[in-house]
Amino acid sequence: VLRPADAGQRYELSSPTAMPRAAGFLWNRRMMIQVTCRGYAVAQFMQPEPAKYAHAPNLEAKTFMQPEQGYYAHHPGRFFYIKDDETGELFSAPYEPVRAPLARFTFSAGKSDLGWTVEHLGIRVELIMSLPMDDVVELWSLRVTNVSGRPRRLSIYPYFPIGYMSWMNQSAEYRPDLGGIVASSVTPYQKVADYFKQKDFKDKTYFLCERAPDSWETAQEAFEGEGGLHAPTALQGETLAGGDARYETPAAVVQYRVALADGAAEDYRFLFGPAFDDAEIAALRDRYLGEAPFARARAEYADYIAQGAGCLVIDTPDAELDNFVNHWLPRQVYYHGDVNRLTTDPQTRNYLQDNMGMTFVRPATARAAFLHALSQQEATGAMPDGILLVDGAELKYINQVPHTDHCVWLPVCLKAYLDETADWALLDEAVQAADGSTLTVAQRIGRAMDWLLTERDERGLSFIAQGDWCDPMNMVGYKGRGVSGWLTVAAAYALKLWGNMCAQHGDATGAARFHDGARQLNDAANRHLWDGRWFARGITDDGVVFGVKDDAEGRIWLNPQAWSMLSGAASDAQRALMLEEVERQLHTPYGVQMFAPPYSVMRDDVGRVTQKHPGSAENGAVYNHAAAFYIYSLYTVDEGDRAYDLLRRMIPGPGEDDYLRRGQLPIFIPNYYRGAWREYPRTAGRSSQLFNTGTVSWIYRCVVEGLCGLHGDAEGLRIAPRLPQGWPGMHAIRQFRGATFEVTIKRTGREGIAVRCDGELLAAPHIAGIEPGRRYRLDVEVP
Ligand code: CEZ
Repeated sequence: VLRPADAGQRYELSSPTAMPRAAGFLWNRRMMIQVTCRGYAVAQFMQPEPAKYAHAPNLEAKTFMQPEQGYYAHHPGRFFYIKDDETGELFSAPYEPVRAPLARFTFSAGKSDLGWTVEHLGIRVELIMSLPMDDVVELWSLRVTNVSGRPRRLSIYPYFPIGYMSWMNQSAEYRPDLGGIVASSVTPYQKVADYFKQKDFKDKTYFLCERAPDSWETAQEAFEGEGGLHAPTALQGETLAGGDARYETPAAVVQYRVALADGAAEDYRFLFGPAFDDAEIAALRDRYLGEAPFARARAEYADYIAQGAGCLVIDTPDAELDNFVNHWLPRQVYYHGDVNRLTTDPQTRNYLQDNMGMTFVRPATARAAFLHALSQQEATGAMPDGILLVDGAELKYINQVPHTDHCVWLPVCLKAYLDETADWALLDEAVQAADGSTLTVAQRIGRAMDWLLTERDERGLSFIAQGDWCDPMNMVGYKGRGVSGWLTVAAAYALKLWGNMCAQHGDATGAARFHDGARQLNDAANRHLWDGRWFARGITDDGVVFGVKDDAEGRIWLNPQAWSMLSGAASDAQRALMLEEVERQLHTPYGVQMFAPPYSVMRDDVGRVTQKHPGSAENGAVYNHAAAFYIYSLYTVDEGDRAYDLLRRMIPGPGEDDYLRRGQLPIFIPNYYRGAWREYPRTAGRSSQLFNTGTVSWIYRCVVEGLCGLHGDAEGLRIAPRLPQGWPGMHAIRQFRGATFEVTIKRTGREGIAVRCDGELLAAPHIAGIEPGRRYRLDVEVP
């Protein structure tokens, strides 16, 4: 049902029912849209907070993007009904709402467009959706071809539901002057102050037609009638009634009546999106609606996406891995880093990690982001829960809940940036904060590390307040005493990294101080949290250690194990035990669970994580972000085979069974796959379909630095590939500090790594003095 096309740059799904939630996504700097193979769509744009221009049929609560988004008949989508005017037969493309069994179906997800080809009743329908670079507008093209071998008379009806726009004011009408349907609304509010905030909102939704339609309807109920969406009443007539919507739920539907000779085709183009007023709609029409402007916008958008190509192209024995790493993984990293998941207040840890990934795509963006984040550091040295990106932005949702881990991410993410760029001058940049203080980057990070050292209890363990990396772990420490086992070793790792960076930067005093802090944290973790075969997850306000062998649920957690390997808290002997237990208790065919067993009842000394459905999200799913930390940590301790095994399981496929079970195209890593593999095997492995996740920065880093072993350091490039068992070799092209490295890696069975650079054997697997612009040919032999 699923195959790569165009050298892995597209994936084509040939069934609308095998993986019904399979979807592709596109974004630009102002909007994003996720469309399923069946035509359901979720789109949002920034004004500056996320807003919608096609709504559910009921009043929706404002929320952040959700995993496992549900779809239903009246869900927003982009649909095209085709009616045989002679017989009255009806189907719809891509598939919804009619759900007619189609003769042929292809959903083709590309990097910069989504396309469908559908055939039924001797009619072929081809759809392409793309975005321009900078405006909030969907560009839809439709071609209808008669492939039936005889002349046909058809009606073609695009149907774009607009939904329940507002309880204050909503309407729609056909506008001959603008050439399409325009729905108008007023975003509901009650406070006077909100009037002034909202009066410039884009409260209109337009559906513009390049060719004037023969008829139209703009009221959803008038369109659907008693027939239901499978067979809308309005489609039974010869033409649509030309109705308006007056405080009635709007929909955009138009009709084209055509006579098509055998083999003949008709082309149509449409624009769909939000606007402030008629003038803006007219301007968008002028700018985009036509064959040449479509082609231009698509080419520009493809260029924009191509700027996120990343720094690595691989050729391995696993072609599907190559597709993912060469095309889709950097694209997802770029999405996170370039538009910050389309939020105005990303969580600080997300912002920093997303920019850690950006280091490999466009390091200047990462640099600017680190400076921007530090400019919001608090006087105490703490980092805020979220980073405000635009004037007037506010900390919302989870960012109003105090979490104690944000400082950790500074050195962790900076390490990747410095390894990639050797831009040590960054540490001396002056950064002014809101409190008026001006300090260098190095001084600010030092303060952040001091803050981590201060926020500890008498045992030397890190306070958790209402959460650490695990957002919903909100009741371990809400009374002010609970501590986090993960944060204790994560802080140790951050301090260790920062100590190393201080040393490299010539600050021996700082290095000694922070290394000592790391040691204290590691010692405290070992003294209070080692449970015999793994590290505990924390200690509650009431002094109960959890994530330990006596726990029936939440017995072993991945994060403390992963980060104790990174921090150095775990000795070799401890590590061996941990790895064994992780494999025994947490491994599933779909990756490694974040903990097990999942909670089935509320534990009010752990928090709302225990109330999520077992196996979903943080409650014992294969939560890929946590799995990525573990994979990264495995690479750092030379466990390349274990690391690769789990990394590969993060990508759907390549077997059909696996695709069907995950239900997702191999074009992004979702934030989780269902876990609870032992408790609920039926749903285990199912994708959340949510492409917002800190996972991808880490996995890209793992591929570049771990698998390929092409790792930057202060002097140059270190070469230490970790090929999985069974690979005789691989090729890689790595962009690094302005130079290009063409790398051929072969497994020869020799001991140690031998590297030839342009034919000459190197004394050590390292290249210093890299010349920008130069091409280096590396032949690498590995054991
Ligand atoms: O949010 C993510 C956060 O964006 O969950 C991660 C956390 O580290 C990321 O920063 C782990 O908790 O219930 C919740 O509040 C959840 O925590 C979610 O908001 C979760 C979403 O699934 C979005 O990815």
